[in-house]
Amino acid sequence: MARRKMVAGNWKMNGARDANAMLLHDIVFDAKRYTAVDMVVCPPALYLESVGAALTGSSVQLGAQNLCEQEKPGAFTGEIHGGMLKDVGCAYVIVGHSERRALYGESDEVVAQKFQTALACGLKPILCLGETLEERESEQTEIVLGRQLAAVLARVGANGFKSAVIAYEPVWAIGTGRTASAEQAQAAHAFIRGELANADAKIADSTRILYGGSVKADNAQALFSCRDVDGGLIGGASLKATEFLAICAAA
Ligand code: G2H
Repeated sequence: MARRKMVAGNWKMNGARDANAMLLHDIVFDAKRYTAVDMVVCPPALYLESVGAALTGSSVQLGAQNLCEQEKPGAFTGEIHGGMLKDVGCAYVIVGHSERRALYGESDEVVAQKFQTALACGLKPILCLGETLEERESEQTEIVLGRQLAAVLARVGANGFKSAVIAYEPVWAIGTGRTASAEQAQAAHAFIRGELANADAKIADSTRILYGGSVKADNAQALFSCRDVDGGLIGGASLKATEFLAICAAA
């Protein structure tokens, strides 16, 4: 099945009102040229509403970087419910980014709960999976990816992936300037798709698997041309319009 390419910008904890406006001006202006690509921007939660307003009338979609795992809103100080993300116009939400797993202690089980809550709120989860350098060097990559995916499958089943996107992000390639080779990326993506196919072959075939980890304009084409790589989740390079747009052009 031909899967539509997707390029999502994960701004992480970066941005300011003026800088966002300038960045979005350039992205929105050029977005009409990339009709074959689903473009998404994921700003910090505080800017979701203003970024959503700046995207009005454009094909660029809005995503959040995180959500609370709780099914219902209530007394959870500092948290943001998925329904609120939906309310301000988000279509997507990133879950299980390695920075959330490593710095904020999100377990596979919490990530799975977040995925389930996202679906319940009508959001499309972008589920991040990835191994550390130590895990890769000790040949644990497939065990780790399989475990992370299995936790979500156990909670939502294969049907939970009908609207979801997966992002393979090797932790050793994140923000380090070190990118997985096209061969390494393809092997991991094929493994993930195979694991999903064990649950449902049709859903596995239609699920987009993005690559993330130091993607830039000059390495995007090689990565995106791999059979099982359906686009990218872009961090640092999504903060520069020319770079982000060049990556969209490569998709
Ligand atoms: C991986 C990626 C975006 P970067 O975290 O999710 O960031 O492209 O800066 O490595």
